[in-house]
Amino acid sequence: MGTAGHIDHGKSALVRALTGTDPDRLEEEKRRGITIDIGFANLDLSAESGEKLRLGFVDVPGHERFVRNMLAGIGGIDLVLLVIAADESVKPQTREHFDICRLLSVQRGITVLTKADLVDAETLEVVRMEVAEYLRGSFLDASAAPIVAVSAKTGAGLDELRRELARLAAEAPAKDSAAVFRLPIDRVFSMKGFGTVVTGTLIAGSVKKDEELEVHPSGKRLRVRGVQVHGAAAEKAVAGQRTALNLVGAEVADLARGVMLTPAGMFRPTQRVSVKLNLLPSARVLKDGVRVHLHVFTSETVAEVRLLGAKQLRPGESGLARLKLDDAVMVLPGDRFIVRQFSPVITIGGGVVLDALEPGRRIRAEDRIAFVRALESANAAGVLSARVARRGVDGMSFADAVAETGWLRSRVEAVASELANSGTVARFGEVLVAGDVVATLRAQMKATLEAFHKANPLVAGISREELREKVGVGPEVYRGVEELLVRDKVLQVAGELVHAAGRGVVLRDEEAESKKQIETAFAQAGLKVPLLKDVLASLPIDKVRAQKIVTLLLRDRVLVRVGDDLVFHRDALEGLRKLMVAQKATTPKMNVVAFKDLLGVTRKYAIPLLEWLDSQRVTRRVGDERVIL
Ligand SMILES: Nc1nc2c(ncn2[C@@H]2O[C@H](COP(=O)(O)OP(=O)(O)OP(=O)(O)O)[C@@H](O)[C@H]2O)c(=O)[nH]1
Ligand SMILES: [Mg+2]
Repeated sequence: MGTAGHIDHGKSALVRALTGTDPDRLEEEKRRGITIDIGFANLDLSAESGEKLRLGFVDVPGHERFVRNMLAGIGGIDLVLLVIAADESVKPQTREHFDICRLLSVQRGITVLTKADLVDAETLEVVRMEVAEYLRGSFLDASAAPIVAVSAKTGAGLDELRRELARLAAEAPAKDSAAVFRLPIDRVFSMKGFGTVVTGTLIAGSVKKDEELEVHPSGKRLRVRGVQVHGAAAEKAVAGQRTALNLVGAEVADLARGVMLTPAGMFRPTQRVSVKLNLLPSARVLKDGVRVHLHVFTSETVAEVRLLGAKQLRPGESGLARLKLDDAVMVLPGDRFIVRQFSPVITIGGGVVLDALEPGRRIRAEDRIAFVRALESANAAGVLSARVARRGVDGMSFADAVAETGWLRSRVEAVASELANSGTVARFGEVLVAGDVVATLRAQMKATLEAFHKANPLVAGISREELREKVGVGPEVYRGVEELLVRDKVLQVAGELVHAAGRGVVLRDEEAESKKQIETAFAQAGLKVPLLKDVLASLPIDKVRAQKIVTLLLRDRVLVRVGDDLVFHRDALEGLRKLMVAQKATTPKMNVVAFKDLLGVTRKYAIPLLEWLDSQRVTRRVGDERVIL
């Protein structure tokens, strides 16, 4: 429960009167009689049902110069006590604090008219009416929320206030302790014998001793040595509780107000945040590109506002914007924030985070606007499918989904399987890919494979890696689409090769068979080779492919072209060479006729063969004769 209200209206005195604890803990606060920084106190109450309730108070300063401290305290609250002094009524920081509560979407609270002892009954009624008028239509509208008059001095009205507090606290919905743990830090100090201690209002999840945490934005890792809740040692802290953690692995200097603790290795801080921004009616026109102070939970930085699809926002209007932050913060969709004018510093608006983690791939401006618009109105399934679609062919891993949404993995799993059932997304191992992207990839992979077969009729198939690179996807997405195509009998995989289904085995056999047939035909023919065109005609495959096989055999020097249209097997030519070398001793010279007779071939073969022997420097032509070298 947070307090809110103008300076000196009695917020701290009221907290002390209710709890017995003075929330002003600083010496300077006590001396000056004002609150400077946020203070804390607890109140135990019993609900009407008998249920035990413990309220943690965050008391905030009313001074206009300390609104940033107020903002550090108010970010985690569920309920607000709007404190208005009966002798002063609504004042500037009453308005500013209440605006902040509305911008942060605080849903419940009680309005307290303090210092009732300082005014007469008639004045009290007038102020009550004024305040009711001011609150009309808000979440504290007098028809829905009580206005209680009290005096911290005399104690008048405090019992009624306690009853209202118990009722309100019992009604308030619990924060989601099943969400991922996040603790925005509001205080850091060192305690003798304990070391480093941090405190904060636990906004989501739970935390236990010995857990490993990460500090954002620094990324530093640390471990929980001990947990305290509302000032007492505890097994664990759950969402909604004032929490203190004793930490191992971090010095006070590593931490400060504004850092966020989360489980280690799960989230990333960001400097680009897409939001829905609401401008207060009291603000000036907000121009595209303006710089503002940005407050989210306990963090504070400067941001440049880039309006999405608009040149300006008029007072009271809301619109989509992308904030460029000077310093990285860890935020998630759904987080509320406040913006204050750069100078003079006054609260001008606030809103809700829609997207905080942008993937590396470039995105066109209109696609970004469409994406953020889709997020604004979508349910969980719509959010996840938009996020998966944004990742295109890269797909989105479950870890990315958790980091982008802040959902527990189990929730991502549940929503993903709902989307998978309807065909909106496909799940490939740890990666989710949009259904229409998968359809495109299937077509692309099939076309790529067909083109490959056409260009390489003699090759059994394309390597998986080459196909993956040609289609331009990562290994997991590739395997997933490949599996779908195998299942649908579009392609087949043999080892690391992929080929079109139905093509591979049969055709490959035919080709291998033909190749063997050609080779055997020439090997058996010796030097009395058949005409190439006759060999090709005898094969069971078409001419083009047969010609390619011959080309391959020539390239591999299994067959050797001699003259213009004769082809011999390399073994036959090797045999000829040896024969000629052996002839040298008995017949060092011979003419064409002698050569013909020696080999038993016609002149049509003899001339090209002799020329080949010359070219191989086995013989040399001297007049009409050949000399064996
Ligand atoms: N008579 C009377 N005086 C009160 C009452 N409540 C608070 N005061 C006095 O009003 C002065 C301001 O009270 P605080 O509780 O410090 O006011 P605050 O709203 O916490 O002020 P900031 O934190 O500085 O914004 C103190 O002198 C209190 O004693 C009350 O109910 N009756
Ligand atoms: Mg105070």
